[in-house]
Amino acid sequence: MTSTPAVSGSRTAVPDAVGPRSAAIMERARALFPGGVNSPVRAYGAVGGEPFVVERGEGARIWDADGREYIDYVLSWGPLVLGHAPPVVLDALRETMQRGTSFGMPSELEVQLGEAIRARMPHLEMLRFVSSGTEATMSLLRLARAYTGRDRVLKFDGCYHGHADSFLVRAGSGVATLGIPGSPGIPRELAALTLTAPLNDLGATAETARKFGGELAAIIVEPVVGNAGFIAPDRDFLPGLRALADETGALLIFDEVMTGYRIALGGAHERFGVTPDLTALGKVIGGGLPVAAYGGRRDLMERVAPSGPVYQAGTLSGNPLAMAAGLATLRSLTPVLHDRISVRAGELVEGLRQVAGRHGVPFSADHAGSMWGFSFRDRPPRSFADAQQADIGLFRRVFHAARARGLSFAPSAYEAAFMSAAHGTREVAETLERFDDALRAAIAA
Ligand code: HOZ
Repeated sequence: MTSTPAVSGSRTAVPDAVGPRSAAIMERARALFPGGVNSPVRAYGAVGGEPFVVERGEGARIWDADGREYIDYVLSWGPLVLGHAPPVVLDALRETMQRGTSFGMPSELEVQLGEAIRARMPHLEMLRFVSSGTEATMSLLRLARAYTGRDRVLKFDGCYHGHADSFLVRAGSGVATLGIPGSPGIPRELAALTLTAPLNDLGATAETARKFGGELAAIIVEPVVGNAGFIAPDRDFLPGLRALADETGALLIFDEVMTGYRIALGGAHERFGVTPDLTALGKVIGGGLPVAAYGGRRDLMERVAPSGPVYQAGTLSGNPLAMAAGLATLRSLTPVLHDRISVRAGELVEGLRQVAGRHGVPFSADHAGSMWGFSFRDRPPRSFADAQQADIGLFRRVFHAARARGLSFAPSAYEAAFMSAAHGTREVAETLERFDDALRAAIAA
C-alpha cells in the first residue's frame, strides 16, 4: 500500500523541543516501552520530534510535565466529549469506587448503561460490554462468521477497526501513520480472507462483493471515517452498502467506536437513516475509562455465549468504575448539549477554513457533530487515496508550529479531531489565533 514514511532525519524532524521534564520522562519510557509509548501513533513517528508528556487535564485544556498549556483536540482520541476531568464523571467514579472497583459479577450499573445506549440506539436490541474497540470489532467478526458460515470480510482502504488480525489490511490510523506493512505476523491465509475496496466507491465495492458474494460474512465500515483523517460518506454510500449486504447475504457492521455519540446521539443510524445488522461502540460510552460494546439484532446477539455458542469473555467487562463513567457521560450528553458542541465544531471548522484561505494554502476542513478534521488539500478527501495526496509536509510543519503555540492536535494527518462541551467561544477564538500564527510560521519555514 502507498503510505507515508515515518520521519527520521529530515528537516521537519527537528521541531521545537519539548521541555526538559517531558524529555527526561520519555527517555525512561523508551527503555521500557516499544517506541516509548503504549500505542503507536503517540510516538510522533509521522511528524518527527518527541511527544510531550501529559501531567493533567481540565476542561478543554491539558498541561504537560513542564507546565506548558495546550487546548486539546485529541481528547484521548475521542472519549472525552465532556472535556477533561468533568466533575460529573469524577463524582460518579468517587461514589462508585467506595463500593469496590471490580467484581467480575453482574451489577446494576451494566444494565443501566446498556439501557441508556439502547434508548438512543434501539437497533442494538442486545449488546455485550467489552474493554476496547478492538475486542468489539473482533468479536463481531467472529459472530458474523459463525452466523453466516462464511469466512470473508470486506473492509475499506484507510478504515481502522482495531488491531485484530483480520482488520490489519490496508488499515488507517497508526498503520497508515507509520507507513508499516499491514500484516506482518498475520497468517497469509487469514489476511487473504480480508477483501478491500476504496471508500465511497460503490461500483468497485459492488464488483468485489458480488464476486465473493457467497463467501462474504460481513461488510464493515466506519460510517464517517476518522482513521484516514476525517472522511464523510457520499450520500448514497451507506445505503448502497446496506443494499449490497442484503443482496449478498453478508451482515453489515458499522464500526461506531469513533462516531458513536459524536456524529449524532443515535450514531449513524440516526444521522444517515441506515440500519446496520451489528454495531461496535467504544470511546464516548466509557467516558474516558476502558469501555467498548458490540451489539445489534437480537437473533444475532443470541448466538453469543452463553446464550449461544460464539465464545467471547472478559474479566473486566462491565467493570463498575468504567460503567459509572460511561453512564455519567451519556446522562450529561443531552440533545441540547450535543447540538451545542456540534455548532461549536462547525464554528471552528469554518474559522480554520477562513484562516487557511487568508494564507492561500490548499486546505479543507469538515465536521459531523463533534467529530472533525482538516486536510491540506483543496477539497475534502473522499477516499484514503485522496487523504494521502494532501500536503503531509505542510501538516508536519503546522503540527509542530501549532504545538509550540499551545494547540494539541493528533500527531498524524490520518486521525480525526474532536470537540468537547468544555470548548467554548474563548477556546475557539484562541485556537484560530494560534492556528493563524502557526500557519504563518509553517509557511515561512
Ligand atoms: N488508534 C487510536 C486512534 N485512532 C488510538 C491511538 C492512541 O491511543 O494512541
